[in-house]
Amino acid sequence: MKFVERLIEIIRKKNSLLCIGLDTDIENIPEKLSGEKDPVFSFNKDIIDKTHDLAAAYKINTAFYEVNGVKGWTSLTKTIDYIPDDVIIIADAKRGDIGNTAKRYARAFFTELKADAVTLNPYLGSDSLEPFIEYDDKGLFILCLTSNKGAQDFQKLKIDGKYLYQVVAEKVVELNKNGNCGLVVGATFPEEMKGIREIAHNLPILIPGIGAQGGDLEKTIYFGTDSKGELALINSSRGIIYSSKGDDFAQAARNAAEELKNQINIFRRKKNL
Ligand code: NUP
Repeated sequence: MKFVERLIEIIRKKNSLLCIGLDTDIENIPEKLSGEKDPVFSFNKDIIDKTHDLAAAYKINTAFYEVNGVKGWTSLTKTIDYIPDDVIIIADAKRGDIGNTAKRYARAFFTELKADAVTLNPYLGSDSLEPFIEYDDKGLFILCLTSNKGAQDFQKLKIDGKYLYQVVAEKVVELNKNGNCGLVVGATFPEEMKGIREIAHNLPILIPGIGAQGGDLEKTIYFGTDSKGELALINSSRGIIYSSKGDDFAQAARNAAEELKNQINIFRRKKNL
């Protein structure tokens, strides 16, 4: 099954655009788990048990695992293996390199780690993306307009009357021959999201920046989803997984996830009225 078909199936089955960010920081693990053999995995396991029915996707930022060396890579593998099949697993690794190297990255994330999708940096151009595109059952979310302030430095430069992020969106539409390309657009730029959705009307958009970064949820849903109120994943990491530092952390994460999922669906219904 093509990646985009699987994504739509999951979004519909679960009636959810929610993507939970498993950016698990070893420094922020609740007391209760500090004696565990692999506290990062134990934390993720409890969060997954409590939230998988609400989430269309989990986004795992690999930095939070790579920082712990070999142990971190083990926690990452165990987490990916533990996530049920009806949730898309996005490795937020922001890779991007020449074709020969990109082939290894694609194999590392798709075949070895068994992630369903990966985030990619498009700076090196189309031949750096091609090795990932070949896996048509796997997804690529390509950085288009990121949520941070520094997005202004390059992504908002104008080239022949267009912003660079618009050129990226157009290029990704052109490369989407296998139905597995998507974009990353920050919720902190909802007005720009509107123009990007017009260019990329049939691409999934991964949208971080909700919660801790203060992105505008209503406008994000309005402009970021497609005409059916689908084809977008709304990510929140810290805003969900660190809802409580106490023993009730997993239940608190569930409450926050449920609230965000419901709020997203309220805005989806409002858009489609
Ligand atoms: O533009 C981007 N902004 C962003 O925050 C692209 C991303 N991939 N991210 C990631 O989303 C970021 O690295 C982190 O993993 C997550 C946002 O986390 P939070 O602000 O919800 O805690």
